[in-house]
Amino acid sequence: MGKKIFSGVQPTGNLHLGNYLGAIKNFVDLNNDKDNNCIFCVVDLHAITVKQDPKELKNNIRETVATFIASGIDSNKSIIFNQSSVAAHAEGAWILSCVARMGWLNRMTQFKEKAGKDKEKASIGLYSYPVLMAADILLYDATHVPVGDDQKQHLELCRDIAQKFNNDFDVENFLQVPEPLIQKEFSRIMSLKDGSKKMSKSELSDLSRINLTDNKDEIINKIKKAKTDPLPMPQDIKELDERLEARNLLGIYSSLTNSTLENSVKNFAGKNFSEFKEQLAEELVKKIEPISKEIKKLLGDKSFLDEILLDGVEKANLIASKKIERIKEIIGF
Ligand code: AQP
Repeated sequence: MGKKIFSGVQPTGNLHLGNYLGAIKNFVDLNNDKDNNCIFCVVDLHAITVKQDPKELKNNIRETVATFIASGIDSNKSIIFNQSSVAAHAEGAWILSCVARMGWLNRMTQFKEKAGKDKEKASIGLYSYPVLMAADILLYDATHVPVGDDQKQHLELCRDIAQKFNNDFDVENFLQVPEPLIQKEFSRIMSLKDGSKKMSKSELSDLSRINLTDNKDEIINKIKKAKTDPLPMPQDIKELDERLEARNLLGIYSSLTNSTLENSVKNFAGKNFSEFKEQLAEELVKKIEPISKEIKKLLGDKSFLDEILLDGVEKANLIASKKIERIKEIIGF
């Protein structure tokens, strides 16, 4: 039986290889399975949990749509829309925030990481972000949610919220408890500058990530400058526990070439990093350069991108408005 898929990407600029290998690549495969119904959301309400420049945000929303299309998502088959245009997301988030418990949210590690030392200055939205994410998913009765490994905890929270709502209001199975779809391997791509930190849009150094809009020279240069260690390439997979940068680069290579980490280690065992880096850059250019060129081309046709969103908003609204009406009835409004 086909799956009902929902996932989102924040329009916060600098979409990168981590977003691609951890999430978008999976979106494309799911979109290509004719039995699935897929909804891919540009989660602009999530983006404003940290300060955004209004002009840039507008561009980034279009760029996210362009990235979906350039990566291979078919807007005739999947719904692509932006979250703020469907009012049920904000309404649902409020209602579910009265179901979710403080204790549950206090355990969310992403808030701790993103808020940093000065939690008092973080927005309330950044704290309650996972509740909005739960509303996003639950409004569409999604059965499966493809995400990177960093979103696993938020998905568990979404499942808890759905179950509590169903129990509290005695509506068994009304909110669909979704399953995460997290790739078994290479589901967390790390920074090119620090193998212990996740590759991220907000990292100041552009050299820490491969952007999906990078050109060939930029990709080659970033891989040349990627951090490694002074030893030759590892001989054994066990060495990777201690050699985080080597693990990350070999993981990226394996993901791009559909090989196992073990085989990639064998392939390059004992060689110099420079030789491996050349091949890694070659694979990256093969995969990312066409996407990057297509994104730039699509960005030249703003009305095409806006039409995709308008069409998606209409379709998403039809589904979400019905669900929120039922939710309101159930809670007694
Ligand atoms: N480094 C990563 N490795 C694997 N998957 C990743 N994802 C993000 N970073 C990695 C996955 O990409 C999808 C979209 O992410 P998002 O844009 O909604 O937000 P994020 O996870 O907060 O992304 P960033 O890059 O880390 O943004 P900033 O710097 O703003 O915090 C999600 O499925 C995510 O798991």
